[in-house]
Amino acid sequence: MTLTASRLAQSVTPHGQGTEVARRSTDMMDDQGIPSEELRRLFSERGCVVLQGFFDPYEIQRVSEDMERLVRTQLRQCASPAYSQRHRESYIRRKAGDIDYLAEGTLALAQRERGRLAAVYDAAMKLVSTRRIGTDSRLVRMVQELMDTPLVAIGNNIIVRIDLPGEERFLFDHWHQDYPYAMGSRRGVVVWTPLRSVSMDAGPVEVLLGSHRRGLLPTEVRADGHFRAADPKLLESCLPIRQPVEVGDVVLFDIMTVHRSSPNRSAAPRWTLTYRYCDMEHEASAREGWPCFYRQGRHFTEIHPGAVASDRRNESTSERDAEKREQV
Ligand SMILES: O=C(O)CCC(=O)C(=O)O
Repeated sequence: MTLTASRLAQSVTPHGQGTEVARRSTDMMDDQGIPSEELRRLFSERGCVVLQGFFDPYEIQRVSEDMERLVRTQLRQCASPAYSQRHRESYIRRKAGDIDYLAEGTLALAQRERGRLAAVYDAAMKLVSTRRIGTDSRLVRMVQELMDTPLVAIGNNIIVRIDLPGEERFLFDHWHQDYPYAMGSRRGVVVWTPLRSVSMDAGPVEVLLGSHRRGLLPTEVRADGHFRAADPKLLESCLPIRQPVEVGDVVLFDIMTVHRSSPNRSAAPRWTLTYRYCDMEHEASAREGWPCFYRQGRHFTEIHPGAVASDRRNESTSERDAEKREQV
């Protein structure tokens, strides 16, 4: 993939400054995935690196095609015969490449029956093609090397996000670390990769550079159960960056790196895959039995009571409303 200087200069901060978090993956590792010294240094200092052209776009395309099949399968469940017929004819009339079927199908399904898109979301993480990307040998080797362990697990909640244009209610738009959600190991690496290019409008994930170096932060458990990094100094000391990405690029960040979603203001749905890798040799995590929520039902507040800044899950409706107002 050819990269232009303008793409490298596109990462922007709210202050309008340019900062380079993006690197060509071929400059950052060998064919096996063994990271260069530069990648090790950048990752350890910044807690986030964008690796451009990590995957062959063709590999990602195979996942997209499976997602499109899932969407069509659900569309068939809710479409009236007249609608299906019209849809089929419109597919036939257009030439291949004229249309982004995944985008069109996703929007059509959301419009007809939003709940069925939630079913796609749940099914998408179970697909073999989704899992194949997460176990790509070069990716796994890179993660092993960055965590300095051969014993790596993938968190059982692989996330396939489908963010519709203008739909903000499902965004993780509060600053957070992934560790309280994933646990498993306190040493971990997160891989975020898009199924379609993500322009600034489409809302690349926003990351606070260097925030991982502060370790596990005081964490607020919001009334809706989400975790929010409750460190007032965070934004003063860490630079927020958002990097537009193409299919095949990977945003790599530390499990303790603070980040959040940004809104999708483009016309197309944003589809992304997120994998969380755990160092299973990490002593403290092994001692605790690699606690996690999704299989064991062990909650962050039980494992790390000392890191809980506040727990608002049992608050009354009026307190919840007050929390919402505070966070706007
Ligand atoms: O892709 C995004 O919008 C970010 C999601 C996120 O922050 C998360 O899954 O922890």
